Amino acid sequence: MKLIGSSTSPYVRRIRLLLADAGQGYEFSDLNIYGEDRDELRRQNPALKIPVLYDGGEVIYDSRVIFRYLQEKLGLAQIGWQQENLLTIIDAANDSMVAILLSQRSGLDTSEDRLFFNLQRERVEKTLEALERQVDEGAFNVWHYPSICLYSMFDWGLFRGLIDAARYPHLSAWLAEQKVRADVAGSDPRDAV
Ligand SMILES: N[C@@H](CCC(=O)N[C@@H](CS)C(=O)NCC(=O)O)C(=O)O
Repeated sequence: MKLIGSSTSPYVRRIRLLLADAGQGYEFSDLNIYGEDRDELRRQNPALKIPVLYDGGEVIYDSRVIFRYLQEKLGLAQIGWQQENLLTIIDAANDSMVAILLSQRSGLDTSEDRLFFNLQRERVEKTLEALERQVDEGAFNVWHYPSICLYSMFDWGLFRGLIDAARYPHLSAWLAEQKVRADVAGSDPRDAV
């Protein structure tokens, strides 16, 4: 198996953590998708996004589809509808934070009172509040795929300075508990920059 991605991407990290948890070896292609490896990304995925997974003759785009593929291929545990909803909430938070970061990198002031920025900020706030409650209620007590995705998203938001940890005490405490996992420590985006 070969995973095309980058060391800082939270969507790639979730697949790296899933593969590690499943004990599945793979080759990692670490691209700078906004820089010198842009042409390689163009060759890999017309959607111009990572992760992309290669397995034999199969090429799979999108972390959620890659998860479904690996679930089937490696016989990983199924997740229920409520857990699918958690993934949707986590993805929504992550997508909005990526939009905010790319806006900032485009020289825009994302704290301005603009419809697009307001919608992203509100979505990040509401999704993180919902996840804070879910952590408190025990939805992430097991290290399953939703937990892997939550860890990758929340830690990335902190790394990029997009989340105020003090506002989310349960999430922050949960993150600290998971930090000791070897695979988590070995995929820290801070080590890549
Ligand atoms: N829904 C996609 C989202 C992937 C995604 O947004 N990846 C980012 C890297 S963190 C990306 O490739 N961004 C490129 C861009 O937005 O131009 C997934 O789950 O794989």
